[in-house]
Amino acid sequence: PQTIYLKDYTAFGWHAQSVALEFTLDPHKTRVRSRIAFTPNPDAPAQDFFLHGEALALISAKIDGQDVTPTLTDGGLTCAVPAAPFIWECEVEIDPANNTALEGLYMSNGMYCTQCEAEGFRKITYYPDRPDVMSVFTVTINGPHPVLLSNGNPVTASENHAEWHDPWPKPAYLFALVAGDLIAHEGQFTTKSGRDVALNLYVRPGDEGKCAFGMQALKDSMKWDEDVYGREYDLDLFNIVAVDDFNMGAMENKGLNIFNSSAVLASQATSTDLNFERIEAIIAHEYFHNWTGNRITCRDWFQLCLKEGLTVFRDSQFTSDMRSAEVKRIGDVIDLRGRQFAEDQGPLAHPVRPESFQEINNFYTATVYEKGAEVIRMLKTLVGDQAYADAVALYFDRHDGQACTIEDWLQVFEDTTGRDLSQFKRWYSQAGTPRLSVSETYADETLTLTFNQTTPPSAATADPQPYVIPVAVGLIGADGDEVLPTTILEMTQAEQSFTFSNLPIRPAASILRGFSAPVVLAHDADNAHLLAHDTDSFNRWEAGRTLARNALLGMITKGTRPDPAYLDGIYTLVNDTTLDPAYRALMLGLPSQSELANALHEAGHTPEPDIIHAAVETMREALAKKLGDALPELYAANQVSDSYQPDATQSGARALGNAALSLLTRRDAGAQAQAQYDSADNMTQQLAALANLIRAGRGDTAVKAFETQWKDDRLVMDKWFGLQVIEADPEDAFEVAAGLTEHPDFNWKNPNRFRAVFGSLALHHAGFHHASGAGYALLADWLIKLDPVNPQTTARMCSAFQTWKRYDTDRQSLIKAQVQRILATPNLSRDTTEMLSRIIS
Ligand code: HT7
Ligand code: ZN
Repeated sequence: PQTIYLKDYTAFGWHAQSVALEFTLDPHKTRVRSRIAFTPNPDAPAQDFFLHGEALALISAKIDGQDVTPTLTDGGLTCAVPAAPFIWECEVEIDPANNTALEGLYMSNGMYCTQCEAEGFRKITYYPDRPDVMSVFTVTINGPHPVLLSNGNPVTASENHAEWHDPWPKPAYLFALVAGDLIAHEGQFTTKSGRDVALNLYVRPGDEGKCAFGMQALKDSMKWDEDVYGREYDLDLFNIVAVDDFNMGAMENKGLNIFNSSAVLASQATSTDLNFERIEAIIAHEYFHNWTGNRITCRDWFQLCLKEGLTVFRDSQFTSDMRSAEVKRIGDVIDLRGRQFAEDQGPLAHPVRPESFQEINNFYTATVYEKGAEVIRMLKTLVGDQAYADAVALYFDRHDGQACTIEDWLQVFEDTTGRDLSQFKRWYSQAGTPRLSVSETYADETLTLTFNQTTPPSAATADPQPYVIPVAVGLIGADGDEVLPTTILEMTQAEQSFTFSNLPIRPAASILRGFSAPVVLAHDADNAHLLAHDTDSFNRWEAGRTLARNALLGMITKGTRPDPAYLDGIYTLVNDTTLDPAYRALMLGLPSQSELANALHEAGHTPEPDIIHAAVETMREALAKKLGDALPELYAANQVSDSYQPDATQSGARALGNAALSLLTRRDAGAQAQAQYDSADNMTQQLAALANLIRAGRGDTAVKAFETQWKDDRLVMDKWFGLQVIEADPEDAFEVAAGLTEHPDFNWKNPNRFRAVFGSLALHHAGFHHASGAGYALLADWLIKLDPVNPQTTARMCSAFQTWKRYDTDRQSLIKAQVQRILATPNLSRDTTEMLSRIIS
C-alpha cells in the first residue's frame, strides 16, 4: 500500500465553486448526478485533473455539456480539462445495500445514511475528496421515504422529493444524507442574537421515548458554546439522526449530525448513569465541531488534531461545567492512561500530528484525540485563561471559512502572547510519553525540587528532544495546611531545579497537580500524607492511586500483604461524608490490570496476567474486610429515594452505593445484589446488581431474566453480551465469548454487537491473555471474518494486540502467530494490514 506524507502536501489545482448533487435512491442501484463548477486555483502547482472515486459505476461524464471519456484509475479518474473555469457533470450508480463497510452511502435497518469522514465521499461520486476543497452544496433527494434529509436548510420538500441548500462552504467529508421512515423528536433554540433554530432528533419508530435527554444536552451545548466561546449556531435547523450500524460514536456533518444510536438514545430504564454522561459529552462534542472542525476545518488529514484535540478539550470543559470538574478530570486521566499511554508506549506510537499514514482511518486514535486535548490544556495552563480566550477568539476571526494547520493554530497564540512556541510544538511532532522524575532536597529552610525529563525513543521518534512541561506544584505542611498554593513551574530543559524558601518545617510536595501534563511521574512522595491532606483534589486521589499501585506491585513481585497505610487512608476518606460521593467512589477504584501489567513491564518484570488478577482480588478482599461493618451503612446512605435523574448528584450517590455493593457482595454472597436486582427501577442499579450476582457465582437466573426482559432492546442487549464476558472468570472468558457468538442475536456485522463481545474480551486482561492463547485465537478468527465486511472496525479492534511485547516469550509467540495468520489472509484490507504490520514491526 501507498504511504502518504505530510511533507508532500500540495494544494488542489482547482476551486470547487459550487456543487449540485441529485440522488435517486434505490437499495442496489442508487443514481447520483453531480454538477460542479470548477475554477483554476492560481496558487496550486500544475497537475492533472484527478477526482477520487471508489466502488462507483460511471454512467456518463460531461465537461461544459460535452460528453467526455475520463481515464479510470485505481482510486479515481483523470480527465483533460480546459484551462479556464468549467462545469463538470457526471452520473454514477452505487449499491448502498451491499455497502457493509459503513463508509459512503449505506443502509441500516432499511434507512439510508452516510458516513463520509474521512474518505467516504469518494464512494458516493467522483470528487476531489480532500478537506481543503470547500464548496457550497445543493442537494436533491428523490426516494419513497417520509424523511429525506441533507445538510443546511430545506429549500423544498414534497412527497418523495426534497431539496437542501447549505450556504456554508464545506469539505466533502461533512456531507450527509439520510432517508427513511423516521420519527422526529422536536425542539427549539433561540440564539443569543435572537434567531430561532428548529431542532430535531430523528429516530426509528419505537425509540421516541429515548430522545428527551439528548435534546436537552443539545440545547445545553448550544448555550454553553455561546456563553463560554461566544460561538453562535449558523443555520435555521439542526438535525440529529440515530443509526444502529455505525463504526464510531457520531459524526458532525454540517447541520445533520449522524449518531450511533448508543451515543444518543437514553432512558432511565435502559441507560446507565455513565451512558447518560457519555451521551451528553458526545452530543456536545459533535455540536462544538460546528465551529472547531466545520467553520474552520483541516487543510489535510495530518492536521486531524486541529479539530479533534480542540473539540475534545472543549467537550471536557463543558462536562466539567455541567457536572463535577474534579470527577471529570480523574475520569479523563484514567482513560488517558488506559488507552493513550498504552498506544504511546507501544508499536503504534505516533505524534499527535502524524507525519505519514497508509490508511487515515487508523489515525482516529487516543493520541490524536485525547493527547491532542491534553496539549491544548497545557497551552492554556502556560498562557493563562485570558490569553487563551483572546487567542481562540483571534483564531475564529482570522480563519473562519478556511482549511487550517497546526501552524495557524499556534500562530494565534504567538501573536496574542508574544511567546515563541517552537519548543512547545514538539508536543505535536514527537511520539512517546515523557517520564518526569523529581527529587527533593531540604536545607536551610529551602526546598529544592529537581526535575528530570526523558522520553524513550520509538520507531516514530528516534531522538526525542525536551518538552516544555507545565508542572503544577503545591506544598502541604505537616498539619495538612497549604504552605504554597498551586504554582505553575515551566520546565524547558532535560534537567531543571526550582527552589522554595522560607519553609521552617519541611512540607510535602504535591507535584503535577490536576495532572498538568501527560507524563509518567516518578516521585517518592509522602502519599499517605497527601491522601489525607492534599488540597488539590486530583492529587489527593492520585496519592491513593499511587499507594494502591505500589501495594499491588509489591504483592505481585514480592508477595507482600496489602498496604495498611493505603487501607487506612481509603477507610477514612470513603467514610468522610463531607466529600462528594462520586469522588469517594473513585477512591475505591483500583488501577486496571492492564495498567499494572504496564507498570510491571516498565519496572523490568514480566507481567503474569493470572498473578495480577489474583493480587487485585486479594486487594479487593482486603478493602471489603477493612470497610467491613461500615459497608451496609455506606450502601444504605447512598440509595437515592428521589425520582430518577441522571445528574451528577444522583449518579455520584449511585456510583458510591454500587462501589459499596461490590465489596458487600464479598461479605453477603450476593444477598444485597439480589435485592437490588429485584427492586431496581433504573439500568444503573439493575446492571450493577447483575454484575455482582455473576461475580458471586449466582447470576444464572438473573442473566436469563435480563435477556427475557430486554431481548427486543438492541442497546440493552449489547450490555448483556458485554457484561457476561467482562465478569467471566479468567479461565472461562474466551469460552463465554465463543458461546455468545453462537447466540441467535449475535449479529456480528453490527459494530456495537461485535464490540460488545470482542471489545469486552480484549478488556478482560487475564481472560484475553490466558496462557492457552485461546483468547488470541478466537479474536483472530473473528477479525479474519469481519475484515472483508468492515475493515474499519476490524482494524480498530487489532489494537488489542498492541501490548504483546510486554508479555513472556510464550505469549509473545502465541500473539505473533495469530497476527501473522491474519496478515496472511488473502485480500486483507489496507486498514488491517497497516495496523498489524505496525504492531508486529
Ligand atoms: N469526526 C468524527 C470522526 C470519524 C467518524 C465518525 C463516525 C464513523 C466513522 C468516522 N471516521 C471518523 C467523529 C468525531 O470525532 O466527532
Ligand atoms: Zn470529533
